[in-house]
Parts: sequence; structure tokens; C-alpha cells
Amino acid sequence: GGPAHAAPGDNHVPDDPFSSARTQWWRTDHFGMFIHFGLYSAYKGEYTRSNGTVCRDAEWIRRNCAIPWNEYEAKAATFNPSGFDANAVVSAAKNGGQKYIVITTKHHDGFAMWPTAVNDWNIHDRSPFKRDILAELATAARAQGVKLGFYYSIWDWHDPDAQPGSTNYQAYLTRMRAQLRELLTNYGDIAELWFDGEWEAPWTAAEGTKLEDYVRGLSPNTIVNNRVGTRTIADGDFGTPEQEIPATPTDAQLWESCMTINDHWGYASYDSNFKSTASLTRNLVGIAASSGNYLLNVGPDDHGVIPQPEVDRLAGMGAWLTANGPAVYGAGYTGLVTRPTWGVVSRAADKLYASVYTWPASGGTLHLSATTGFTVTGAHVLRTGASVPVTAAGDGFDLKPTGTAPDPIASVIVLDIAPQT
Ligand code: FHN
Repeated sequence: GGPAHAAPGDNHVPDDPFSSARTQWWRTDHFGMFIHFGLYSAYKGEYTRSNGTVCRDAEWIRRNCAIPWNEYEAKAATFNPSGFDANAVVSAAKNGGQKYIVITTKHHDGFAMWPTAVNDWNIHDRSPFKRDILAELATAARAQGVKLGFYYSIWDWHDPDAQPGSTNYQAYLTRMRAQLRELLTNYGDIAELWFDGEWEAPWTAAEGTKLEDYVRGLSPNTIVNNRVGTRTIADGDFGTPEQEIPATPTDAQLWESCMTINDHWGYASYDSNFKSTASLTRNLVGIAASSGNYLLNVGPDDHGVIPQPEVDRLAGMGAWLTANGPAVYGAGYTGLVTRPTWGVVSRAADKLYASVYTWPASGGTLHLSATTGFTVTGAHVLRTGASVPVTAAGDGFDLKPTGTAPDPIASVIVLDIAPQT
């Protein structure tokens, strides 16, 4: 038979993503950096019209602010993100505990952020910036042991042959394949390919199936998102919830939840509505406890530099992970307990990791409701090693930790578990 989780008759998912060696690192690592960086970043989130009114947007600014194409193209001639430092970007990810990076190579504006030979709507041919940030990132990522992935928008506002009603759409598709060949063959191993904009005509689901076969042929180990097709389990390797955390794990498809760190994907100079380190960390812990991945976005500015508040939040998450990593890396859905009100619980083999957001007052109890029988043979605080008394109680167990919360973001209690005797 075919892969357990692939749709009947499906032959383009090469193996079962849930169990394959190909996806093993991804299922273990849980945490990656999304980067939205493109020509739109040069606007810093704001476009001033000739009548003086200001329109705000980020990576959709060309379209949502109706910037005339000749103006947008002229902006390219001034786009010089010379502050881009691939080593600093990779270090920010690594310090944050992020194991992979997915960068926008071409967003909906169609502007290629690498020196593509396919057309001249790219940063090398249209701007004074002559470097190849993808090559620089690939080198830095390899040196620091971080994996590299690419975002690519199927929807393209700029290519004349890609527009609705096009009589020459196949010519665009030929160029798209040629660009993907560049991306998948010129930059070493590409860990993940993140398609987007698949919902817009003239693109069709049938084209998605063909495209998936094409990228599998070029790069069999690359993990592909479901936006290559129709977002069903037949398409790609993983689902793509956006700005949301599914409440329960799904056994239908691997998933990766992408989220902004403030309120925009691309850079917007005025957006300082950054999520707190605590809430970002709890998002990660909650996602990992439901066997998902967290792709947390940063938006480099017009100089190519990741804003410091974003770097700082990543560093905070990384510090938490240094002490509490086992609750996330290699951990997943427990299948043994219901989610408590005081935090989340993940599992790796014979250990449960209870990440406690609300630490009980002195003498207080954390109750864990079991959905199936097992025993707890011991428990301790991961950060301090302090042991935690556990007793069987009601439908599960009572944990009675002492003192104050060892970690204000989330205090992890490790429970050693065994089958019921
Ligand atoms: O339209 C895009 C949006 O700009 C952004 O890139 C997000 C990231 O997941 N994807 C699209 C909307 O689904």
C-alpha cells in the first residue's frame, strides 16, 4: 500500500510524511524563522501619494495602496539593503532556538530577491544591490548548522503572462519552473519549500499536482507545504494554519503554524505591537504539544536588518529553550492527558513535560486529568532539579510543587511515566 496518510490514488507525495526519515528533523525541531523581505520592505510600510495622503501596508503595499507600477519599479532602482548580514540573521535564529529559516525569495509582487536569469524583475538587475542574499544565507546557515528553506509565491502581480485572462499562462509557468530550478539547485540542500498565492486564477489544482511532481524530481528531500495544491492531505507534506494555533492536534497531516511577531509580515516602521517573549514562547510550547511546528516571522527593514525588538524576543525565547528545550525539541502530543487550564503538556517517550503557566500558590495543587491509564514514577522541575510530589487523585494525578515559579514564562515539570501495572 501507499503512504498511510496520503489520499487514495495519490502518487506525488513520495512517502508518509508522518513517519518518513525525510521529515524526521522537521518533526523533531518544531521551530523555524520565517523572513518576509522584498522590494516592499523599502517602503517601510508607508506610501505617500502625490496628493499627500498616506497609505499603510507592508508586503501588499503595491496592490493595497495602488502604487503605479512605474513608481514601484523606480523604487527598485533605489533599493539597497546593504545592511543585510546573513551571519547576523542566522545567529538571530540560532539564538532563538530556531532550527530552520524560510525566506521569501519572491512574494506576490513577483520581484525576485536573487539574481535570477529567468527575467530582469529581480534585485540584481533592477537595484544597485549586486549581492545574492540567498547564496550568503545558504553559506551562513550551513556554517551555523541551521537549515534553509524558500518561500515562493505562485501568484505574481507583475508578470504579464500570469494575470487573469492571460492567453499565455503556460509561458509564465515555464518561467516559474525555471526559477524554482534555480532555487532548488544553486543553493545547496533546501530544507523546505513554502508555496503561497495558490488560490488565485489562472492557477489550478491540476497545475499544483504537476508542480509538486516537478519539485520532488528536482529535490526529493525538500519538505513541501500544502499550498502547492489545494491544501488537502493529498498535497505537499504539511498543512499551513496562519496566525492561529489549532486547538487539537490533527492526525490527518503534519502542520506548521506561521505567525507574525507584531501585526505585519513585511517591515512596517510604525508597528511596535510586538508580542511578548512569554506569549511567543507559550505559542511555541502549545504548538509543539500538539505535534505542530512554529514558523515565527521577522521582517527585515529597508536596510536588510532585522529590527532589534524582534532579535531581542528571539533571544528571550532561546534563553528559555536553553533551560527547557526537552519540552519542545523531540516532544509532541501526549495522547495521555487532557490539556490543563494551568499550562500545556507535551511528551517524549516515557516522559511528560508539564509547562506550567500558572504556578500554584504555596500548598496548592496542579491537577492532571488522564485519558488513559499510566503511572507516574517520579517528577522534578526541569530547570532546578527540585523534586515534585505526585499522587494519584480522581481521574489522574495531583502535582504539589513548592516555592515560587522557577520560570515566569513557563516552568517545566518533568514526569517519568510507565505503563499501568
Ligand atoms: O498574502 C500572503 C501574506 O502576504 C503572507 O505572505 C502570508 C504568510 O503566510 N501568506 C499570504 C496569505 O496567506
